[in-house]
Amino acid sequence: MKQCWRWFGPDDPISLPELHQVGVEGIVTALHGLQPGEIWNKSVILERQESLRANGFEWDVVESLPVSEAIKTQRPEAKSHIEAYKASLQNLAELGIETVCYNFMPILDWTRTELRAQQFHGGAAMSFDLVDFAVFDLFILKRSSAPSDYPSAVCHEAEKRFSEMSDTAKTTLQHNIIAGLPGANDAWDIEDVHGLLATYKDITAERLRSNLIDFLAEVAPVAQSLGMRLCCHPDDPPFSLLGLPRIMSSTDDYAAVLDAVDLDANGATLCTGSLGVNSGFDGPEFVRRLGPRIHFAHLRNTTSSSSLDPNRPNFFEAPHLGGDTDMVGTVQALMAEQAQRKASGRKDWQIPMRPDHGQELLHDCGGHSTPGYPLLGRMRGLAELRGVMATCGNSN
Ligand code: DNO
Repeated sequence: MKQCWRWFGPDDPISLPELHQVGVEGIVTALHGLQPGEIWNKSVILERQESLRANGFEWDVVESLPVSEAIKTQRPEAKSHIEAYKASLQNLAELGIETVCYNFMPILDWTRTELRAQQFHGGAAMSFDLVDFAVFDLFILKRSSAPSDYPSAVCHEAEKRFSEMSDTAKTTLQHNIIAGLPGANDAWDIEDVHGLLATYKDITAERLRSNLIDFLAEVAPVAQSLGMRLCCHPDDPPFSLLGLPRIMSSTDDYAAVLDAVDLDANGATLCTGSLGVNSGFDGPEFVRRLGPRIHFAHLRNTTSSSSLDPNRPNFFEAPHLGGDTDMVGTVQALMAEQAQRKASGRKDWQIPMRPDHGQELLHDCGGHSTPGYPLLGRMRGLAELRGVMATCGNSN
């Protein structure tokens, strides 16, 4: 697999030249300053591409070309946003960038309640706690239908926890959930979230899935004709939050959407950390079932524990080879998939991967690294994953 690294652009505290020391081979980045629905013009794409090339890297994967909320809910502006999406794909393709990651999560992209939970070794990791999330939902956001979305034990515990929380802790929790994470589509405030929630009033899971399929029916043929690969990122975490539907949470969800628009360009981002929070997830099986359509891999691990809701566990981000996901088996399956592609003469046989997230270790600690994206934690992850890849006979 091509050993890539997510880089957030010129404001990223980690510089491109440093990445050569980490052994990075390719870059995953996006034009984070542009809003969902805007066209990515060739000049801005080229500017980023040239800055990467000046440092010896290619722009291997766009993560993400965001899908606007209007497209997800099929509001009137969706039409022009889809045209803008196609235009951006065309501009990227003309500059030789072929792999584009996106997600279809309503309102919130990835969600954690704590960004730096202390670990036994002295470092820190991100975590999700359902009661903390319920504190936000019930008492900070005050969503009217929230009480019916949780078992009563969660509501009781949340009420108790909220009553003992300082104002600073409340502000931090709100920030962590709706504005603290890098690379998410946007940062919202409480009023924005209420406004957006209203737009999902009539959107069931079936409706959201059909909106995704409608979107793909428009853009995947364009991507296919441009020689590109779209790859949908899973829901993170893979269960409903704020009463919103989540539709890309399991291998079956992927199979349904990939079948509905049956083009190679309609593919998957396999994120082991997101999908792996569900105890039934089997990484090697995902690769065996959907292998040819996996265009990008996010390799990371989580450890889940039961919460007061049987369908929504708590979890924290474990070391890449620790945690609940069979990482070695998944990497082996991905390497076998690559070997098959190579044997069949597929030009895009090599799957770009990145060590996703990382625990904050040693010099990462102290609050100066981007949440989820510290240097040393990811460097450790990449080194471990590279080791597993090497045992498959070929580290490519
Ligand atoms: C978090 C990321 C996600 C991901 C998007 C893809 O670390 O994996 O924010 O980039 O969901 O569209």
